[in-house]
Amino acid sequence: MTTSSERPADTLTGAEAAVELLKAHGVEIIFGLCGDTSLPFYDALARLPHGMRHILTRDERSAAYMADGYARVSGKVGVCEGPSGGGVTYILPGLAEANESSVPLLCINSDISVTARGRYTLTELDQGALMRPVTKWNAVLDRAEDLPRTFRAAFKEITTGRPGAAHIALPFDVQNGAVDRAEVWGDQAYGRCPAERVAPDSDCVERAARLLRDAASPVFICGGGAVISGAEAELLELAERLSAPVATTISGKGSISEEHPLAVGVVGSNGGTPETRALVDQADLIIFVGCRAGSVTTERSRHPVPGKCKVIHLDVDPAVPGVTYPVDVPLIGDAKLALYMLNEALANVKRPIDASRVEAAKEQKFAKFQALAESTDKPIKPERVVAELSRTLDPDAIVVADAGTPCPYFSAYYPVRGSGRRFFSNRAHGALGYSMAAAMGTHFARPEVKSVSVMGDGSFGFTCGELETAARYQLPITFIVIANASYGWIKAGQKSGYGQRYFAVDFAVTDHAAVASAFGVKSWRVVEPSELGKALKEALNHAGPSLVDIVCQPLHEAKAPVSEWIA
Ligand SMILES: Cc1ncc(C[n+]2csc(CCOP(=O)(O)OP(=O)(O)O)c2C)c(N)n1
Repeated sequence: MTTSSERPADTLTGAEAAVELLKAHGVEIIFGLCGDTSLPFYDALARLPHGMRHILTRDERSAAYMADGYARVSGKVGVCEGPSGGGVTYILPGLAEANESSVPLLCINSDISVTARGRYTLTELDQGALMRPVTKWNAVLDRAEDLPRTFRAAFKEITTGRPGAAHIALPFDVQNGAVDRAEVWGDQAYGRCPAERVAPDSDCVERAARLLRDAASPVFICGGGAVISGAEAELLELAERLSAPVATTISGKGSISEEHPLAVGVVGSNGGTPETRALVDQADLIIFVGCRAGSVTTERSRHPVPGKCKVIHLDVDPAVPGVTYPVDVPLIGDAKLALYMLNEALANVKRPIDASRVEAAKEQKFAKFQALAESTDKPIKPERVVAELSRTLDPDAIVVADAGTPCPYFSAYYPVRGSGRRFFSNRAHGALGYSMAAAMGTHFARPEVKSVSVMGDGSFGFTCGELETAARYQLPITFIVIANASYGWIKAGQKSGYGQRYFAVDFAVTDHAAVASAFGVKSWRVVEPSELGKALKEALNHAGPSLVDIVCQPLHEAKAPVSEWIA
């Protein structure tokens, strides 16, 4: 091993250079888990005065999910790290989710030495081949001297065009190799998304403006891209100018305050309702903004009905428009910039705002919800959990929902009050066990606001070891467990589509509050509907980590809207 005293003064070790390059790109925090091949990197983190925080996790999957949650809320590149072998296979799910969800994320795994390759070395794995399909860009370093340009390329790939995940494999001997100090520099601009905004073709903007001017009932459907781009103000201006309803995907929640009269809420098969669907079906022009118009949002290309309305599709990724719908005008570029240009082109249009159809649809939707939310039936209905939390949480709180009950129920019935990222779920893959770690990541991005994770008991089982991390760092996060002793969403599917032949979907009742207490997390277990509000309030006000275990109505016993979502 090279020691600093043996090295020329104008060089750094590869590990030191990696630390300096992260810092040079504005990184503030790294989430990760140690391993043998990471020792030089950890030692550089320990020795150098870099000012970055390292959060030690209990599972590499969580490290990636924390970096993801941090990135979604801060707009900065989330950084996670882990060792070779198992550390690579365990961190991979977080990369797949972040990449598909266009979340800016950098993952570094240490690797066996270049000189040890092909010799049955413990933890040897083709990291390049493994990570290629789940990242936007990846590299395996062979030489220390390539390290600076590799890190710079990674940050640039992550934060330009469609944001995504990048992976770097950092071999042990590369960490100990020599890097020219003069090469170790970076541009902080590439540490945040979007680093460069690209404008759409001005001809297309004119054509789109014409369609918008001529449309009788245009409707926006906004995806995560609108929030990533920070296009909320431009979107609001355009929607108000046209008096056009704004619907969102699950990831697009936060494009507009859902208290705004023109805000429809979430559409699609995981949180949409018949009322919101009707608004989409009545449109004569749909404008997709930063949204892939995929199977969930469009209910497998059925709403809107293809060919029944005109389509403008705005996305930063040229590959997206035209995949699921014929497009009248594609707008390839940054959402904020493109919407700004549309506002300019339509400067002389100012329709009086008529939100009556949206208001009527929302009234109907929430009337049904309210009846269930006020129910005093036991077990507690999930609607009651959503309503109590909506009542209790500050508008700027951040809620992260797992798949299962939480995602569709909160997507549909938890209105975000204000724009920007206040709610999200791992919509790309919906892997259970995401929200606990992702909520921890959001806390590090915005420590001044309350972060809440909502999960089913199935999800809890995937992730509960991370409660120790929450306790160790005393993170003031509230974890909500919607407990029904089953993989409820799937069980509901067996009810609605397979003649109630329930197979391999039930598990035993767990006292999640007791588990949390054992980890040092303050907890409540709620069985009585009347006690829910008080428990939630106490948990949310607790200074450290808290968990509320709520014994809930099993999903297969619920009626609408679950049957609608599962169908
Ligand atoms: C890693 C992973 N495995 C399997 C699934 C398929 N799946 C979707 S929802 C669900 C059930 C979720 O159960 P739970 O977390 O208890 O929530 P509930 O549906 O009961 O509210 C399953 C197994 C998944 N989304 N992720």
